[in-house]
Amino acid sequence: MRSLAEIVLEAESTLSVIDDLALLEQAKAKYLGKTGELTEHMKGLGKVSAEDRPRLGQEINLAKEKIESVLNAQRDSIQQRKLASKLAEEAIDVTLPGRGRSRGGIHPVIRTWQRVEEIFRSIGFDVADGPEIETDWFNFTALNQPDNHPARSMHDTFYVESESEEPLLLRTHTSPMQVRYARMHKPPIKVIAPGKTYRVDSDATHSPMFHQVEGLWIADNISFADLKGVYTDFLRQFFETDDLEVRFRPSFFPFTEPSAEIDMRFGSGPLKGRWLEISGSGQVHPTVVRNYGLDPEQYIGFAFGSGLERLTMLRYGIGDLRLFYEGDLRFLKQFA
Ligand code: 2NL
Repeated sequence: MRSLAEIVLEAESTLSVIDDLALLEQAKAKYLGKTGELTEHMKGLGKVSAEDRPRLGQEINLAKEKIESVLNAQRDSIQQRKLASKLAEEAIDVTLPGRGRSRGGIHPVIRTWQRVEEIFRSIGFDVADGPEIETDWFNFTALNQPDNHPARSMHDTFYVESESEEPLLLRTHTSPMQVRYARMHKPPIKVIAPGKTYRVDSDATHSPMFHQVEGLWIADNISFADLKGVYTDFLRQFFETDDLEVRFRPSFFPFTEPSAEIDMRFGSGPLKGRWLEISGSGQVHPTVVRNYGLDPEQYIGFAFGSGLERLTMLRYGIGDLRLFYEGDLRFLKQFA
C-alpha cells in the first residue's frame, strides 16, 4: 500500500491533465472508488490502535479532501472549456452585411381590384364580401336563373361534393355576395362585390378562375340614367381620362330586365375610336328584388358585372389573358 502523500501526489498530477468528464470520473475511482487506494487505507483503520486511529483518520480525510478538490477544479475547467468552444462554434458575426430582402409586388389584377374599390367607395358604395363556395340558391335560383339553364350544368359549373340536400358549387359570378348583402341591409343599397369566380372554361381568352366586380344600387327611384352616370364616372376615374364615351346595347341576362351591354370608346391613345365591350348591366329583375326580401313595386335599381382581367388588360394594354396566371416574373415585375 502506498503512502497517503504518494497517492495524493500522483492523483494531483494525473487528474489535473485529464480533459474529458467521463475519463475524469473513471480516474476518480482509482483513488476514491470502492476498491480505490484511499478506501483501502480507510479499511485499514480498524486494525490501527485506538490511540493512533483519530490522527490517521484525520490524515486520510485530508488526503481525500485534497483529491476531491483537484477533481472539482478539473471538472469546472473541463466544463468551462466545453462551453467556451461551443460559444466559439456558434458565434455570429453581426458585422456581416445582411442577405437583403426580395420585394414582392401587387398582382396587376389585384391592383385593379384595389383601384375599383377605392373609386366606388369614393362615390358612396360599400364593398361586400362572401363565400367562394356557394349554395345553388344564392348562385342561381335567387338570380332568376331557370332550373334548366345551361350555366347550371356540370359542364359549365364546378360542383363541390356535399352531404347537404342543396348542391354546393364554386360561385360562377360575384352576384351571390350582393344577394346576401341585400338581404342583410335596408335600402338604399349601394354596394359592389369584387372577387374570384369560377367557370368550366379554359382557352386563350377564358380561365377557369377569373375576377369580377359587380355593382348594385337599389332604392326607390334609381334608373338607367344613374347607371350610365355612375359607370361613366367610374371608367373616367379608372382610366384616368375624361376623353372617353359610353354606350348601351340591348342584351339579355336572366337577372336583369331590361339588360344592356356597356361599350366604351377612348377619344385618344392606342385604342382611340374603337368600341370596346366592357360590362354587362341592367335593371334588376323584379324576381331578384323579391329575393332580396324587398317589394319590387317599391324598390328598383340597376346592377352591372365587369371582368377585372378585362379592365386590367385595357388599362395596361395587355394582349393575352394567360399572362395573368403564368407567374412569369418578367411580366409581373412591370407592375411592382
Ligand atoms: C356579364 C354580366 C352582369 C349583373 C351582372 C347582377 C347582380 C345582381 C342582380 C342583378 Cl345581385 N344583376 N349582376 C347584371 C347584369 C350583367 O354581368 O357578363 N358581365 C361580364
